[in-house]
Amino acid sequence: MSEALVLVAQEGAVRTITLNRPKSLNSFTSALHVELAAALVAAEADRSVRCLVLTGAGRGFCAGQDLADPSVAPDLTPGAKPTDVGNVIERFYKPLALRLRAMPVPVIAAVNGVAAGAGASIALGCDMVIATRSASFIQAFSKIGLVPDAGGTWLLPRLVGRANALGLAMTGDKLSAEEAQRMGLIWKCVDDDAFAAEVAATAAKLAAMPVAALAATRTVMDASMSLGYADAISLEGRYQSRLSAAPDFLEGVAAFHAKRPAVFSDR
Ligand code: T3D
Repeated sequence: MSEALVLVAQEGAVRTITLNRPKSLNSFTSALHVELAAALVAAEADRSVRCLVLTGAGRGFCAGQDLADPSVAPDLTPGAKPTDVGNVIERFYKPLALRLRAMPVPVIAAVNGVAAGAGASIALGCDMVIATRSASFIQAFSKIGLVPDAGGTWLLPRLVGRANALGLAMTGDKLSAEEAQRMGLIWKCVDDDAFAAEVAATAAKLAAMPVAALAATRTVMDASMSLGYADAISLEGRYQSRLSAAPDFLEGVAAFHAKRPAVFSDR
């Protein structure tokens, strides 16, 4: 039997999905996309899941598109019909990026090693990126004549500003996790031997929080990027109307007054 391309594990309320093609640095094949989509749909539907961690097996996080996958790799024979990479984006990467962005719980990218091309975009599209100090981020697209994709052109300038975004995207230079944190590209870079514990502690912390409000925070912040100040405040108000009618708000306030830890349950 062939090995699973994604590994799924759960510890308490934290679901971890591990990309499992370590020999090719967990680069994406069509088959991996299909298995990952199924794992994400399952996590989305399972109310026991309150935080999702996405990581990679072996020494890499994800090296982007598998450039040898026969179902999408270009046919290098002279005169062969070109592969339309745009179709691959629409078929696989866009649904993946949007699915991660719509998860009802916070999503942590635990970047255990190199994240290149669409692998970097997918990591950066998660809510929080925690990387090992030995990890790196590479906008590999320019080296093979493509633009950043899987959300990269949207994410990069928003995360690090136009100058850094274009610098990274045009050079395709490797950015260390430490530099990535300094630049504001990622949330945190931690020593390799502290990485697993840091990811687990952060995931457990988020899972114990009012996760519906955390997912709404992501939605409102993303939306605010294309809104004026007044409209953003109005959108916040609409979300507060909805959230303040939910049990987690009552629990949070009751716990505050009772000076006890809150037990949140909405999702
Ligand atoms: O259809 C489409 O193309 C859709 C487009 C999607 C968007 C993209 O993601 S485009 C970007 C695609 N990714 C890349 O261009 C990155 C290619 N990989 C690299 O540049 C390097 O591997 C890394 C900088 C990421 C890591 O370098 P290093 O020296 O640490 O490792 P390595 O020796 O290069 O790689 C280890 C193995 O993984 C190696 O296999 P081998 O020789 O041991 O059998 C290598 O071929 C394989 N590998 C790494 N990346 C990919 C890959 N195999 C297939 N596809 C890859 N993307």
